[in-house]
Amino acid sequence: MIHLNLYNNRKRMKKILVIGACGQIGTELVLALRTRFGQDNVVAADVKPEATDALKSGPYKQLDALDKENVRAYIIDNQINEVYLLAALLSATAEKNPDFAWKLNMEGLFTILDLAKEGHIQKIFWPSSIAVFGPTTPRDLTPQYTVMEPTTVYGISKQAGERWCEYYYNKFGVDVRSIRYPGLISYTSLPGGGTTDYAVDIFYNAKKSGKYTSFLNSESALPMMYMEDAIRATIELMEATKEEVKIRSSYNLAGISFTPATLAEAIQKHLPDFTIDYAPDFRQAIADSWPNSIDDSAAANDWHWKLKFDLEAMVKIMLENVDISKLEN
Ligand code: AKB
Repeated sequence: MIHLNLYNNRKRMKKILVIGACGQIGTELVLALRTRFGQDNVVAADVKPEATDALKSGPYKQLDALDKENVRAYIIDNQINEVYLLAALLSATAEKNPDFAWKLNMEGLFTILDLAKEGHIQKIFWPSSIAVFGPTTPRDLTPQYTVMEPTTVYGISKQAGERWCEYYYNKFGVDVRSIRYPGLISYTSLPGGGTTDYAVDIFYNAKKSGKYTSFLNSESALPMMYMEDAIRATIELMEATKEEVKIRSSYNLAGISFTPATLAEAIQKHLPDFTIDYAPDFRQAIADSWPNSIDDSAAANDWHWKLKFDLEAMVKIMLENVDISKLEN
C-alpha cells in the first residue's frame, strides 16, 4: 500500500526542463511553472554559468542548447519528462548573424525532438512566432492557415521548425506543442534582439527621461501581448489533453494590436509630458513584413484560449512596475 502511494506520488511529480530560461519568456515561465509544479521539479537551464537572481528559487543547470551530447545526457540522467525549448536568436539579432541563428534555432530543436522520438521525453513546448508570416500574407486578422513566405532568417527558421514539429508528431507521435507568439511585453526581464522590443523599451524611457525615439514608424501596427497572458496561454496549451491539441505546427495567438503612436497616447494618459519621435532603422522592413493583427479562433476553439489584458491594463501595469535601474546594468 505504502509502496503504491509512493509510486503514484512519483508518477504525478513530473520533471520539467526549461532551456533558455534566463531570457524574457524563460524567466517568467520558470517562475509560473515552479508555482504550479513545485520549485524542485522545474530546472532552469541556460548557457549562462549562473542563474539570474530571479531564477535562484530552484534548480539551475548551465546548458548550451547546441551541446547535443550534454543536453541528451542531462535529460536522460535526470529523467526529465517535459522540455520547454526557448533558446533562440530573435528577428533583429538573427539578421546580423544568420548562420548562427539558423544553427541555434534549428539544431537545438532536433536534439529535443529526437529525444522525444526515442521515448526519453513525454511532452515538448517549442515557441514559434508571428515572424512565420511574410509580405504576401494577408495582414489583417491573419488566419491560422494562409500564405507563409517569411523574409527573415528568424521567420524562415520558425517556419521550418513548425514543419518539423508537425512531421515528428505525424510520423513518430511526438507530443510537441507550439504557439506563434506575438511581441511580448513584460517588466521582469528585458527582451533581447526582437523587432517588437520597442514596446518594452518605450516604458523604461518614458519613466527615465519622459521621451522615446522609436525604431519603428508611428503607424507600424503589430500584434503584441502582455507576458502574463502569454505564460498562461503556454501552460494552458501544455495542460490541454492530446485530443484538444489539433494543430501540431503552431497556434496563432492574437493578443492586442497597436502602433507606436497608439502606445505613446496610452502612456500619455498617465504621463502627459511624455513625447515620442521616430527614427526607423532596419527593423522597419521586418515589421512591414509581419501581420497587423491575428485571428486566433483555432486556439479559442481547441483549448479555450481567452485573452485577459488589454492595452490600457498592460500600460498601467508596465508603468507601475518597470525598474529603470535595469537599464543602467
Ligand atoms: C521578435 O520581435 O523577433 C520577437 C517575435 C515577434 O517573435 N518578439
